[in-house]
Amino acid sequence: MNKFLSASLMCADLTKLYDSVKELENAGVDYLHLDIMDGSFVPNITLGFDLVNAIKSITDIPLDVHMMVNEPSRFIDRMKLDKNDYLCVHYESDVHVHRTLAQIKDRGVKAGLAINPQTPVECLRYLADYIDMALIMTVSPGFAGQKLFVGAERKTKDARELLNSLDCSSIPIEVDGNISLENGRKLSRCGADIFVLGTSSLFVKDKNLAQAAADFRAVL
Ligand code: S6P
Ligand code: MG
Repeated sequence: MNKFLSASLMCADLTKLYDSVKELENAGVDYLHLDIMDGSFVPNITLGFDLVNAIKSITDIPLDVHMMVNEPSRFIDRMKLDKNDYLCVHYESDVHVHRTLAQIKDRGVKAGLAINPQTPVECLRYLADYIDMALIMTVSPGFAGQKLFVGAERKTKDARELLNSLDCSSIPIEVDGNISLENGRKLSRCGADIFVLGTSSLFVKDKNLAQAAADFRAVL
């Protein structure tokens, strides 16, 4: 499978988001990752639905929306997404996540299922037929700038093996949290396909976004 870069906009300079999006277009990133947090499922509040819609209106880069909110089904209709975008909800945030995934797909949007570090990959087994992407959190969600969780490589490998064994090798695995060049290289070898890039590799001092994205691609 090809490898894809997803730029985490919460790590961009929020005072000039338009310019950053245009720079990311030039850098050739594959997705824009938008983190939505509710201050309850995770102890932070970041981007919201209006911002997602605003970003959608200024770029053709597909969006990769990561909802870290309780009962995400309440909000699926608030975003104007299309068939090229991912809308990702957490397994732990929704008692009826199967129904929510169906709700996302009914809207013609690609459905992603995110799992926290302590959640076993086994939860993908009976939901694999309903998802277009599995998002393995490689840190506990809520903040940028954290350290990779120790089991991240093993878990990515386990998830890849499980999906392959279910005849779902075409479902991409996304990894999110502390994706540095070194961690990206390792996780790519474990079977990760989409890399969320934040402060660890893309939005770094002394490097423009195009150079940082190129440096990351070179290690995959
Ligand atoms: C964190 C969020 C992530 C971060 C990204 C930051 O809960 O889901 O998408 O924005 O992980 O990257 P980094 O390199 O600062 O960890
Ligand atoms: Mg995220």
